[in-house]
Amino acid sequence: MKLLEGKTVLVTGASTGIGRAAAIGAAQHGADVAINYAHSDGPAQSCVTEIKALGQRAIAVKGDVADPQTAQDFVAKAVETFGKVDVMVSNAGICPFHAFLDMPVEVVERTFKVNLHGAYFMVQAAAQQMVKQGHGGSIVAVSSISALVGGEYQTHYTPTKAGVHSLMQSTAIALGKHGIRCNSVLPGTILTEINKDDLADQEKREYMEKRTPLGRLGAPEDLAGPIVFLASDMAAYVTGAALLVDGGMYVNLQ
Ligand code: NAD
Ligand code: RM4
Repeated sequence: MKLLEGKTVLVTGASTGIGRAAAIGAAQHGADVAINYAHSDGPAQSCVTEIKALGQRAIAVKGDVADPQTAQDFVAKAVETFGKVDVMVSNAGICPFHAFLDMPVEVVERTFKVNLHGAYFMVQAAAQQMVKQGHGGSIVAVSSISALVGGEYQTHYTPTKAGVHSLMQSTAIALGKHGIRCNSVLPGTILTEINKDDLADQEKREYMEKRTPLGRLGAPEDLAGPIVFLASDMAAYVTGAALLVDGGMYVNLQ
């Protein structure tokens, strides 16, 4: 059964990792997909090629989500190409691991701007378009287990993920009257570029694996199903919710 037939899905930061898996997962479920990306063209184009090979339409639009104008341009380009926006997956994020006491101001400000301001303006731009269209929509934000628990080298990052989680709660209220649902996924530890260096520390990696009741760290594809589900009409009565996708890591105290 295809869950997103005829839908237009937008995904930020989708040339790699969880965003890419979500974009491809949406296409496998019948959606046309617009992806935002920030850096090199190659991975973005390869994502587009993969989606087209599934028989769906796809475009890649370059832009830094930290700039509010990027959100307006991304939505405008998607509407120009596909005629509408049904789903926004706000995924782009960074986590430059760093100790707290000597954290550079620029690292804090950049992390806040990309992760939280970026999500805010993307969600707002998508919602403005959805309200104009008048037939509702679904917004899924990629928050994190780190919205709920801390990290010694993530003091600049965890507040942004708590912020994204909170943003989905407040926008669920603000947009419910327009039939727009807002939910977040809270991934645990998923093997991607974002934590490649951090998890090169074997001891840390083994600790994280041992903490996970399902016995392994996640793959980006582990997020595709939950994101597609929340985006789809299967979740028609789900809004303001946060779905942990962490192999059980969060609940594992002892
Ligand atoms: P990733 O590095 O593969 O993906 C992040 C993507 O965001 C990259 O494609 C990157 O180019 C893009 N990006 C970064 N800055 C951007 C900007 N300014 N504008 C536009 N795009 C930008 O890593 P990932 O793990 O797939 O991360 C995706 C999201 O998942 C992030 O928000 C991250 O916080 C969240 N997350 C990841 C994990 C994990 O363990 N990997 C866990 C919880 C949450
Ligand atoms: C997640 C979580 C993971 C970490 C990534 C970067 O939110 O904290 O453990 O590897 O961020």
